[in-house]
Amino acid sequence: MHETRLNLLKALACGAFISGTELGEICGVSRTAIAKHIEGLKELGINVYSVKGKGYKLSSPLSLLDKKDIFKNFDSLQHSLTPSLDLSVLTQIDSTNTYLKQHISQLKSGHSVIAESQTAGRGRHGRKWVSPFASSIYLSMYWRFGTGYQALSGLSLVIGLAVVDTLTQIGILNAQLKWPNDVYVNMQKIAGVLIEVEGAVGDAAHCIIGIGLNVQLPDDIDGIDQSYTDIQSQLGVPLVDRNKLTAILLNNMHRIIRTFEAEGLTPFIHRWESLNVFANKNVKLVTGNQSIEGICLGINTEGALRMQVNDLQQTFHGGEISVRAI
Ligand code: BT5
Repeated sequence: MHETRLNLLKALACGAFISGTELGEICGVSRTAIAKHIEGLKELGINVYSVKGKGYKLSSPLSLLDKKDIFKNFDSLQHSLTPSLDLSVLTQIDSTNTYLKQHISQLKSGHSVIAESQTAGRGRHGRKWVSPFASSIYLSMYWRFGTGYQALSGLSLVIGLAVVDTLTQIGILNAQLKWPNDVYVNMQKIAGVLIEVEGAVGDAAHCIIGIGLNVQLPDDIDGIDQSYTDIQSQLGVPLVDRNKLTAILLNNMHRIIRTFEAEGLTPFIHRWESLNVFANKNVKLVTGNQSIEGICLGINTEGALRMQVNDLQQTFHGGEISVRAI
């Protein structure tokens, strides 16, 4: 983002009215230039309005990402086993997953990237992840698993647990998980996980672990074709500190990934099943052009979905589940 525009946004982030003259002084440009940059912020989807005699104001305060603040928060959480943080903070990018893929040869395992917005945020199977400016966490972490591709089944499930732990630590106590990669609160999607693996079977697996976690989405958001929620509305607070949130999430990811790397999915199965949003519900699993109905039981040691179908227990490695109306 243009430096003046970023400084302007930082000045307005508190949510108070600030006059054009004052903003001009803060940013070192004329009032006319401020008016132009305000239009630029609006084009990014940021709601700024102006009142004659009072100046400019954001429709609600924003918590902007600040690398130093994330590090400070991370250090205060850290215990001796956690490595120091390796993080890039970006303003705008197509997709944080794509960014890591493009830089993978220069990165150390554990490197993460977070961005204020994504212009081409991705879900699975080419779906879109709606990524407005300063409204969510768009975070990706690179992890090199020496154990190879086969050991990775279940990784998206344990990353879901890292998100649930994070939500619990900030006061959202009723988050649940939907197989294989969604986090729900009150039956609404609050986060999604996208794992992409580069590397041959049997070789080391280079994983890109992406998380989109809604924090304070604008009211007039477009393009999410399912029920969704965000942290701010669940907590009922005016502002969520995204730097602290990022530090907590990164800490939980490091902790959980290291246990998963050493012990696999087994230590996590019981907890995952206790958070399963569809536990013992009648569900429909759509995989390819097949649709299977049954009762959702849980997961097996490989992270496959266990369902009871016509009195038989069956496992499925892929597909989308939804509640079946009966
Ligand atoms: C996911 O895919 O849920 C994985 C989303 C991962 C996003 C992160 S952001 C950082 C990193 N960089 C990326 O480019 N991606 C990752 P899937 O299960 O396919 O769900 C996609 C569906 O979720 C869409 O079709 C919508 O229905 C819904 N959706 C899109 N944006 C959403 C949002 N902000 N909040 C809730 N639901 C959303």
